[in-house]
Amino acid sequence: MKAGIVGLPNVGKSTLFNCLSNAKAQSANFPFCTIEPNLGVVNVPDRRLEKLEELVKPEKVVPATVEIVDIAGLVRGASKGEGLGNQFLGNIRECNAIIHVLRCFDNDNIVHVDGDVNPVRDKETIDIELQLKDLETVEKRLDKVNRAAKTGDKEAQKEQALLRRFKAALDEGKSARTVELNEDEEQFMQGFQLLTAKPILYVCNVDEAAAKEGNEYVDQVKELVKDENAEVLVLAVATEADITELEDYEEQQMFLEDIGLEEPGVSRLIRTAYKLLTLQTYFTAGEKEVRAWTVNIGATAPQAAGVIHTDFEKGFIRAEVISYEDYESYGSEAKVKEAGKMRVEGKDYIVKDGDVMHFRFNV
Ligand SMILES: Nc1nc2c(ncn2[C@@H]2O[C@H](COP(=O)(O)OP(=O)(O)OP(=O)(O)O)[C@@H](O)[C@H]2O)c(=O)[nH]1
Ligand SMILES: [Mg+2]
Repeated sequence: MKAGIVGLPNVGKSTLFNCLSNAKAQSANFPFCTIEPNLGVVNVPDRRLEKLEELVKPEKVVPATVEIVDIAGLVRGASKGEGLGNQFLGNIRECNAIIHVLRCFDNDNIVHVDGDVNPVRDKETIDIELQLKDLETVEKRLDKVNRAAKTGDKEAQKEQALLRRFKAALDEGKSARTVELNEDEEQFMQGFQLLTAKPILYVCNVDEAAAKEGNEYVDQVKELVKDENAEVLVLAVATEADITELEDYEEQQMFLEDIGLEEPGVSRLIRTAYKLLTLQTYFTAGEKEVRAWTVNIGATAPQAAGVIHTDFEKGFIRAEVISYEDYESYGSEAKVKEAGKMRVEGKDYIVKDGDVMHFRFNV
């Protein structure tokens, strides 16, 4: 599961990527600085993990991670192959969610590919390219399925009906994610791999002065996407990059306080991206290691165990589960047990975010 950073050229995508990841991407003041995608594995900041570390004092702490890809900028005509558009759209297709960066800062020294700063127009430019590509995908598929539908193939007829709904939305300039689906259709849709069906969040890249409250551009973006049910994050990307450069933690905190933030905006971004990917965390807490593990929301206990080792899933017997809140308020596993707050759960248990778990299994 990975989230891709998408947007026009030269809007700060690689600068953002570099704040997130130790894998350094080249960033410079000219369009198409990035061609090949940069992949970074990013730690998910989690206060609960820090608290567990304090309580358990393990030898080692391992955070959850999420994969972020920095993708080349898209320009008008990308869906027709303009500016290596097909290659870049292919990079986006491989991602499970989209982080769309919008330039919301004025600065005459930083080139804007369309001449002036206008996040509303920029968003539409990108949306249109993604939608046109999806339209192409949908039409190709319709061509194939139409024939089978005519012969009375029930599955093909279902697919045809769904494709037509997507086509209608895309023809109107709407993204595939606006089409409401039942569970069955959701399954079908996965196969289509539509770009505009991927969950999305918007990052408004602002200057330092607007880091906390945003600015007029941000207001415009918020107004524009208010019906999309998507998160809009305000981030002073260049400033965050400067903060990341500081070696000293205290210094970083002071800098953040100066601009009115309690924590780096990128921490918020990572957590939001993690949720966007429908991922959640459970913990294991032992003296050797306290660790955050990633599972899909809705995963069962054996599936969660399988993230540690496939044998844990195959030989799953039961899970001993403590909610994070109980662990924190009682302060140790022993005290939780004394209070009778540890639960024993079977193979149908649906894991909750923050569960502290032990698995019993035989191999
Ligand atoms: N003033 C200011 N400059 C920024 C900000 N974010 C990025 N820049 C500058 O904008 C230029 C482009 O940044 P990149 O991160 O390389 O942009 P990109 O979106 O990856 O661009 P491509 O890879 O070419 O698509 C660099 O010179 C950055 O220093 C910002 O928030 N404020
Ligand atoms: Mg770049």
